[in-house]
Amino acid sequence: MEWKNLQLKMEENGLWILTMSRPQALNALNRETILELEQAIHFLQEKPTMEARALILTGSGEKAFVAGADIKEMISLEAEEARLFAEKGQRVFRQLEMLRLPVIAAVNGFALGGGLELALSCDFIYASDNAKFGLPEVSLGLMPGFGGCVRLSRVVGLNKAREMAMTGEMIAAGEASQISLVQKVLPAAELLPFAIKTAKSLMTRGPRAVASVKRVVLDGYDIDIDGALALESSSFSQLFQFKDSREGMTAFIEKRKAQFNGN
Ligand code: DAK
Repeated sequence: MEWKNLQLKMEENGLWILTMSRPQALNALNRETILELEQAIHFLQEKPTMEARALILTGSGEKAFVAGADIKEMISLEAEEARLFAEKGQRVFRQLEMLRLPVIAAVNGFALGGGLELALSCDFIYASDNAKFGLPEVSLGLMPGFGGCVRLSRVVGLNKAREMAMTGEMIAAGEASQISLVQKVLPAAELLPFAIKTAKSLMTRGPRAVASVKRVVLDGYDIDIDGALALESSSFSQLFQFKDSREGMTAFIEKRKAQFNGN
């Protein structure tokens, strides 16, 4: 499928790279881009398991992952339109977060406002050493609207999230790594190759198992511990219904590599 503001390409069988691409606006998210993102997510969600096993999300160019929501478009919004815009963005980011395949954010520059919120909707984040992260909305007289207040505090804790969102100051990749917002910082040229290497490694694992881990970590995070443990044991036991779990365990015993096929 072809879109105007993003490109989705299959790097190799089952591995997809989604590139946010509005270079004239540092890949800022306008309404059209959010709509296209929703279509791209839907496209991947509908693929058979083995045809969509990992996704890398990045930005075009060397300067920005995504520099936020499109300020030039947002300025004309009335309050009701702003509510619809925020709801739409939140819904799409939630679909990304819930996508059954693992999603790696490869942050190659500014990830500000909606850009940071987009990265936070991915499973984990790798960053180039020139990347910068922030929620600068307050400097525009706004606040995060695509889940930033909600997700950032879950990842970095209340006080750091409050500091970032209330001051609007950016942090560099090194600090983002120290606070566990970013899992690895790399020279720019090594960012995508490293993300691809990790994605390929993920693709050697049982796809149902990876999807179950993703769901249990996410859904179990902010419910009571007994409920979360029940969710984990039920998901664990469900995997025993599928051939891939037999294959994985048999391969270990037979000292060979497992050949998973999503069943
Ligand atoms: N929107 C539109 N255009 C943008 C943009 C953005 N977010 N960021 C950059 N651009 C455009 C610039 O206007 C410039 O365009 P021209 O002037 O050349 O036409 C071009 O990209 C290159 O940018 P700069 O010339 O500014 O480049 P610099 O290297 O000097 O600076 C920068 C890079 C990233 C530090 C700077 O561009 C910057 O501060 N950008 C804005 C970052 C920002 O404030 N992002 C947060 C956006 S607000 C909500 C829903 C969602 C949200 C909030 C509420 N509800 C509806 C309730 C989310 C809000 C946000 O994300």
